[in-house]
Amino acid sequence: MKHTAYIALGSNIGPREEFLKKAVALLHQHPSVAVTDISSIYETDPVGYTDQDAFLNMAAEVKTSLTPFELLDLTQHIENELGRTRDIRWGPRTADLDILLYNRENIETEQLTVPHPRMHERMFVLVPLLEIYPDYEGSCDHAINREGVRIWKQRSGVDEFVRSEN
Ligand code: PH2
Ligand code: MG
Ligand code: MG
Repeated sequence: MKHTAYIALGSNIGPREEFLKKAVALLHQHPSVAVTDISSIYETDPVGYTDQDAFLNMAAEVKTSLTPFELLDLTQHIENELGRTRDIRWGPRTADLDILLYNRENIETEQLTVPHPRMHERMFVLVPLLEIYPDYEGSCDHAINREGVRIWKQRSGVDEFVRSEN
């Protein structure tokens, strides 16, 4: 498990917290992925397409031996497993898992761009990420603005999220 990646999670349909927990558990269940840290859960105003319900957002740190593309396959598989459909761009979703960072690699392909191309403007991504990776602030020249991003449930430790699957 020599690689470290950060993943942003979001949900704004149905049992939002359950979808986030299930997504974290499914990541951790993969034999080549260990979830090593998670942020608090934040409730955030919708960005981009604003005529939709508030999101719950969080960030997770994973250690993995998967390549970035294998990790992307896994995140898409988990989104599908949790009933994700793709209707409106930036529209409502049961579970969205976005790879933010993979080691310090820069990847630019059709399928995958890392660091995530819009993460620096998105406080619903940056605020949770900085909670588990405070040093990242130095690599990010955007001012942090917490408006529209409220703590919804304090960080509780990875165990609470992965235990249910054991
Ligand atoms: N995701 C989007 C579009 N807008 N807004 C918030 N607050 N949280 C999200 O996760 C989000 C969004 C597209 O993935
Ligand atoms: Mg997204
Ligand atoms: Mg996505």
